[in-house]
Amino acid sequence: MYHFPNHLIRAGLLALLIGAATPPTALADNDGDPAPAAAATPLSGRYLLMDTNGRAVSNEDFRGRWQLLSFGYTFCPDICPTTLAQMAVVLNALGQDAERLQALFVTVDPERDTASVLRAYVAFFDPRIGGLTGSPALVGKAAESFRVRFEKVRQAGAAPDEYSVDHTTGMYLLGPDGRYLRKFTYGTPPTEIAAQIRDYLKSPAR
Ligand SMILES: [Cu+2]
Repeated sequence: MYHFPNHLIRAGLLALLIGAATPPTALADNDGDPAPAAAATPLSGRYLLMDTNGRAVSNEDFRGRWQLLSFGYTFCPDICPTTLAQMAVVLNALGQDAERLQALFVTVDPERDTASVLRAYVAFFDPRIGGLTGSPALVGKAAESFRVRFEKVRQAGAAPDEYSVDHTTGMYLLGPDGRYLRKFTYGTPPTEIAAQIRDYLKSPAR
């Protein structure tokens, strides 16, 4: 039972252990700590990114038009193709009103989704959908302001550029002032999304 050579060392170790386990000042400091900043951050919908022609674009650059955004990456096996196909259905369902809406796809994988890869990808679904990219830092900031989370997932032994990216799904609607209005969760029927957007378009200018 007693592995300590003498009582003095044993008492010293105990004091260290107890001291480390119960730092009274640290506990006091933790009292009243606010909730983690991430949880309290409001969804602002702010972004500063680049279109596929290399022009800087922010959420305030579509004054007078609504924006419908989703986040993802072109290598995405299922979620993003489904989302973009549904975006195209939304645009078609809006008919003429689609001119008052800018559909956008923001890549969370700017390393692999170059401007030309992104341009071809979004155009495949609908030429009216714009692609947005940027430096990893700016993409990270944009995702943060939409509370979008993403994370690279690499299988053991895979090449450095062989990975998938887990990411938050859904579509985000911004108003003609560039402010966030609402989110449509993944799986919302596109006809339903189009109907909701049409209601916004009909409502008096905000
Ligand atoms: Cu995806």
